Amino acid sequence: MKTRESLDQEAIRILRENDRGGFTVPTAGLYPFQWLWDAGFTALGWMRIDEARAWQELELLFQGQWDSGMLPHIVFHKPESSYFPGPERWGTHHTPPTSGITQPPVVASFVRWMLERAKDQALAEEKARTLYPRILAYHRWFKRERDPHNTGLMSTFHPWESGADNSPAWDEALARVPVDPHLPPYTRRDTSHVDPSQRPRQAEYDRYLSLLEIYKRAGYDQLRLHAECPFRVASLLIDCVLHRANRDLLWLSRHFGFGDEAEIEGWLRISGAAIEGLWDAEAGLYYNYDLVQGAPIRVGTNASFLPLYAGTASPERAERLARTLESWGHQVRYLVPSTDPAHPKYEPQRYWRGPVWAVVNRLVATGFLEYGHLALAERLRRDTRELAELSGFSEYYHPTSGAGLGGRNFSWTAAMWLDWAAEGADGG
Ligand code: 9WN
Repeated sequence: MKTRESLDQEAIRILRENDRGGFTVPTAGLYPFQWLWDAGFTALGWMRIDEARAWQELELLFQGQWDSGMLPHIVFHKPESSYFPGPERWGTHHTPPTSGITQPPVVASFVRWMLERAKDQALAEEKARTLYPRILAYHRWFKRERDPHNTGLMSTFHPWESGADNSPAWDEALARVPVDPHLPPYTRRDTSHVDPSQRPRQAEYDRYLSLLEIYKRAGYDQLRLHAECPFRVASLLIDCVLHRANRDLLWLSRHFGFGDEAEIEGWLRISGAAIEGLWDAEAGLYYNYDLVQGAPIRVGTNASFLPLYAGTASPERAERLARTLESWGHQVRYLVPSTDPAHPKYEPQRYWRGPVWAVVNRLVATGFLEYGHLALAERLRRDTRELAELSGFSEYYHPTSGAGLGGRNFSWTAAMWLDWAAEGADGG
């Protein structure tokens, strides 16, 4: 078991070693570029070490923003051959090169947190004020191009957008994606870095790549994709994170006197009601939604608790969610498994089909804390801390053994240690 001090040093070393000069790679080799939601969590970690560097992380992320306002899920700042698909395969013709899909929009909320906690307030005010219009443009893109019929739920066009790539929640929707008979040949790189039993299966990868060909044929025209993309779901990770991000954008608008409140409040009214429509009273949790079938996706995941983070749930629903999570906690040693451990598709070591993620734990714990479920919020922090003490800063962890899985020396896990999980370690 490692001590708090040695883990603090290790976490700082990881962020510094993964720093590529203003942006941080999630882990060397496996993920050698800048990812959207990783950058957000990692910036929170940098805030504990070097505040100017933390703001720079977000500035470099926004170098990838498209004219439409879309913030892509990967910015390929520098060429690297250890990851597939790289910029050539995406073919988005942006400078710097980027992917053509997005990811959970954590940025507005984290900018608010950074501003509220910054020691250098003058710097934080300046940076947050400069980032604000770019974040607003991003959220307007979501509303305009991912919810053109004003339903309150965003269309998610790729499992990668949800951040929870191969969750069993996407199995049926993904199975409807035909494998492109003309799919250009490719070599996966991920399985040369990580044991294949901890990564998605080949059938999933063929479909991930087939979706890319559909986007390219549509010229990345989002409105066309509503008609042409066979994978269309409402993802709790996107919708709840965006709802909270809009609450925090509203706060930022008031703080700086930008005057965008009415527009943002309008979005919030619609999305709040829509998220609550995903509640399942019998299961005692929220489900993702299949927009093609028009039906809930009845698989409990770690995102099923995120309406607490969004702040849309009633206290009664929060209470019920607490009971559900406690029952999961009787089945595994470490919360929160990414899939309901009683579900037949639960696989404790395969990517998003069972393992625990420190970053999602942080979001779920924030929700429980804000609803007054302090003991459960504290258990999530303690479990995350113990996983790091036992297995270091891995990409994800086995919910029963606590073994570290996936990539090692992982930036957002180290960042979550520095910014959250370490508190209470060694009595500190
Ligand atoms: C595809 C970087 C990213 C995370 C995602 C996680 C994984 C990529 C991959 O790694 O996805 O975006 O190639 O597997 O699923 O949440 O942002 O850490």
